[in-house]
Amino acid sequence: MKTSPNKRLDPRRLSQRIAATVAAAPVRDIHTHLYDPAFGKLLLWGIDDLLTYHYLVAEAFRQLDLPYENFWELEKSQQAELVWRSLFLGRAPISEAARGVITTLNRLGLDARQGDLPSIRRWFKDWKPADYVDHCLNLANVQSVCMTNSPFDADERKIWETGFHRHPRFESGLRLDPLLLSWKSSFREIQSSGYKVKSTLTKETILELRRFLRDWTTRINPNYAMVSLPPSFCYPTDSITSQLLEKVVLPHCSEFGLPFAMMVGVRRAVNPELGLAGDGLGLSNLRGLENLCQQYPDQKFLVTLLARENQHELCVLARKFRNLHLFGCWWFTNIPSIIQEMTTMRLELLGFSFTAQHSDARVVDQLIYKWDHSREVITNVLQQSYCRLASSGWEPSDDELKRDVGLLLGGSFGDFCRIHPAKQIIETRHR
Ligand code: HDL
Ligand code: ZN
Repeated sequence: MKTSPNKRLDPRRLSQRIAATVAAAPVRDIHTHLYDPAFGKLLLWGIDDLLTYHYLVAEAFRQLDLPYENFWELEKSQQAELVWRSLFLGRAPISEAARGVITTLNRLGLDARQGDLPSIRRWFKDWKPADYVDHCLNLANVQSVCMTNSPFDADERKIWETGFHRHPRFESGLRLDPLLLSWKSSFREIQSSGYKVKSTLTKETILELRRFLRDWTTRINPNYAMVSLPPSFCYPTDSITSQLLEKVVLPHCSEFGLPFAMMVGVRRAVNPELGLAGDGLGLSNLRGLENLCQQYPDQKFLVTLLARENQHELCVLARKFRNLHLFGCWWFTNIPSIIQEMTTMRLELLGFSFTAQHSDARVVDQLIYKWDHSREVITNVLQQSYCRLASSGWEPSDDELKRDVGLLLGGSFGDFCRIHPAKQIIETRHR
């Protein structure tokens, strides 16, 4: 076969095309803690919510010598003031979460260096939440976000049960941590919502739990069911978690064609005084994940791990099981140095069959910085990878770049979660 002359590769031009493609690619953000504006106060936005983000609170406490409880007794604006002074005025806001506030303010057109908090607050006062949500989604070039929805959150439950007109760019995720990890208390909550469940997994309890999950799946039409798990997670075991997975949750996911998302490695309340900021991480044993992928070949598993040291083994596991889809650089791995390492490794081992990032945003303005910062790193990694590929003799066209980048930013997720006929019925009901 006549080999085509290897036309002179222009790495700079290719890199520019890649940067432009990543910047222009709309994102499907598959895991956040944001809320549809219909949830009112549950939706966090604006400078005081940005500054009291638990990542920043943890960092600010390293400079503050006041007792934890004194901080928590303050008004949110006073807490924000303390964070601002400790991390933004006392030193350069160099950490990822602090730099994120700077990126966000500047992209909103506010000069973070000049603006004192009161003048920044005045700027936010003019916005209506629903308009501001769309403004942030558009600035961040985020097509849609997936919420984290818990039937065990009383405030959220009330709004679902009343019913509301859904914002088209807010998808849902059915969060099951209390069911799977705190059965002793959650079975009573489920009981008080009208389901005849007992503390032991009798046949009737299992049927009633299936009805509970069916009702919530029909109500919120989730992309997936999800749980966060400790590093000690094992499967199968004789634990209640393992039995609930086997007898209730996975059969439910199979009935509705729901992927099951597992976020593994979190050690909750390592320092309880820090509240949401008090969680830590641990090294996970991946045999439990491996057993699940093996024993449930038709079940789709979405997985992200919290420990950097687990990432390579997880990539290899994904090579063994096509029903395992990796997503995001979760939480403590969501920093440029580790995103670079993880994304490079995933591309090298998995091609485009993974989801490069999710924002985990809790404050809607964060979408702007979390995606700007991630696009920066993903662009870097793709420039390296495509230039290497091009020098081997394969240079991508603009359309091919657009196709591939789309896969990393939500496209592969969509392909992986292709709708199951049972779920199709709910989809049409929600239109
Ligand atoms: O369990 C989770 O979904 C985590 O993302 C926690 O919510 C954590 O507090 C967080 O916000 N990480 O980014
Ligand atoms: Zn999360």
